[in-house]
Amino acid sequence: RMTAGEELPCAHFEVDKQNISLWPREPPSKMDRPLALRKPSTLCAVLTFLTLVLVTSILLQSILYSWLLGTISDVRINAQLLKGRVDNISTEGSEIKRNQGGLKTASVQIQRVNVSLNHVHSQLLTLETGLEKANAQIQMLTKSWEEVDALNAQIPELKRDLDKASVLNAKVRGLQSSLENMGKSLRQQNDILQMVSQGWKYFKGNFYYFSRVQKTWYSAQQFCKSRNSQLTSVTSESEQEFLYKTAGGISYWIGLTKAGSEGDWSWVDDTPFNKVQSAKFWIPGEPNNSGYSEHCAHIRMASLQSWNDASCDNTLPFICKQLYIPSEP
Ligand SMILES: [Ca+2]
Repeated sequence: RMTAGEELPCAHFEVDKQNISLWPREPPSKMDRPLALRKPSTLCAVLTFLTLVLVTSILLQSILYSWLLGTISDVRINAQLLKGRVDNISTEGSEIKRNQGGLKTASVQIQRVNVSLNHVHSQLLTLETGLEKANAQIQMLTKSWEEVDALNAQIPELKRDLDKASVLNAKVRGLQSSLENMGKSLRQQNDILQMVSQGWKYFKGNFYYFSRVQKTWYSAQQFCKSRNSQLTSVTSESEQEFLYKTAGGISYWIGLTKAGSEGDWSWVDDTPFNKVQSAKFWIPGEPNNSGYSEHCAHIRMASLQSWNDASCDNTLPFICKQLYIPSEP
């Protein structure tokens, strides 16, 4: 504390010290000051300057300190923000990495999907081709169906035609049968004509040959056998009538002769001799076996009763008989 009358080294310096209460007043130096400092003005200036530098330094320090504190806090905040951002960035980086992995997986899946799509596309093409073929077939079937409908419409008419055809077929079968019969008849007629041209006569299924030459009964039988026939038998009244009418009153040997110890009449072609039915064919009084030598029979009269027994050694014309067997077609 200044006392009154105490002289300050420097008026200017005193004023400054009043403003700055932090600094105590320096006591006056009792030591001998250096030579340079002994000059008060120079010392004052130096001190003032140093003081100013010091004060300025302190002020600057205080100001800078607060500013630095604010700046440091800002820096810390910014650092925290940066850290957060870095964390975010790292998180995002890991996410990006994960996403990259996912993208790779997705890429592979996309490739697979592409392959599948190509496959599906080819299948679609195949299906399209098949569909076109099916359409073509459906069109053909539709056309065929229309044709079937048209044919169905024709069925009643076809049935009528079929009925007519059946009738015609029956007629044709009848005509065929008639033709076959005609053919058969023609063949028979041809056979008969052939035999007739050779001198044979036809009557009811048999051919008869009336010879012109005369032979004994046995020779006549041999002749007939050489012509695939036998001396004729007579098995009915109509046959007897045919024979005597054709003979016309001329004598002809027939195939009737006596055989065996009993001397019974029999037919040489093995036809059973019916004695009762044949009795009406003998000339009345015959057979008389004249001279006990008449063992063969002949037709002598142009009548139903025309038979006579005579000697087999007599020579007479004769009648051969051949069964007609139709030739195969
Ligand atoms: Ca006689």
